[in-house]
Amino acid sequence: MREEKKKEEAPLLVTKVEGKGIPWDPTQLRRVQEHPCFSKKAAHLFGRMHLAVAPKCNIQCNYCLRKYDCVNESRPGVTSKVLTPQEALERIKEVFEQVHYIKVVAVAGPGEPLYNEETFETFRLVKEEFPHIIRCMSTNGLLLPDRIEELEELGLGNVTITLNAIDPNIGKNIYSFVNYQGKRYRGREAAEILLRNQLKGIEEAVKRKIVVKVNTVLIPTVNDKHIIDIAKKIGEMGVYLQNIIPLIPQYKFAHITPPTPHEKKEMQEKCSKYVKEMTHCRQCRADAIGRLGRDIQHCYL
Ligand code: CLF
Ligand code: SF4
Repeated sequence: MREEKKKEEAPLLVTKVEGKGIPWDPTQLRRVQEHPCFSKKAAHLFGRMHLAVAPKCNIQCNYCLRKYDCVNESRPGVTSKVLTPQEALERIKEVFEQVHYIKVVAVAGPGEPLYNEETFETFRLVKEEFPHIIRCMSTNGLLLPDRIEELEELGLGNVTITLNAIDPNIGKNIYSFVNYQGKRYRGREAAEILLRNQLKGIEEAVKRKIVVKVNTVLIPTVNDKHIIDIAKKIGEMGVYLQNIIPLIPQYKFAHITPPTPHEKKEMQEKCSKYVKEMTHCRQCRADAIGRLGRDIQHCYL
């Protein structure tokens, strides 16, 4: 949990991780104040640019149809065209020549960023060419502990981890399989490996002053009674923000009735006691460019 000033978007100065205070530095503040997803105020002023360089995924969520973009962060039913890292860099240059309000460059799919070496190459190119632009990424977290040092070197400023359960008995109902270190795991074992790495990854990211958001898919009858436990846990770990996403019923969860907007709001209110809640997410495509809800990527196809 964090010590917060009264105003909603006021800068936070200290992250409390298990009771110990870690002071924020000015770059961390900038990575919140200029990031359209981490600050509602920033969303009016600044934009983000997604680079769809990561097509493969290493797990199977039961709500995901893999022919589309990763729904842990993106709008379902949308397929973004995959770019090579070099093409992604060219696209950034083209966009930056015309638009000056983009503050964040991110990899958010269409698959799992950390399972595609192109993500690392892209961040390398971006760091070289545009060192001051904030670098952001969304991940299922499986490979986060293994790759965190490289991400730190590449100057990753913000990361989102999708965490749908902190109990493997619940997690095992959400994931069909997890491919890790050359082996496919299923059931409770898969959920345990994923959870262990997600928690370790969050801990390591917070330690390195990377600003962390957690996405949680609200799945009625599966994890809805458990979301508050997740909020408590991540609040204690020093996560800055939680984004609760309503289930889009598809694949193995096609039969589940999704939460209503009211149910989602109620859940956000309950969780906000433990961690700050994001309420302005627009479920972006993996190739989105522009301000949230005011995308301009169609100009660059
Ligand atoms: Fe992209 Fe995500 Fe970074 Fe933002 S989106 S990787 S944190 S730069 Fe933002 Fe879009 Fe919601 Fe994501 S509105 S889907 S929360
Ligand atoms: Fe789909 Fe994303 Fe889950 Fe992979 S991590 S299965 S792409 S929702």
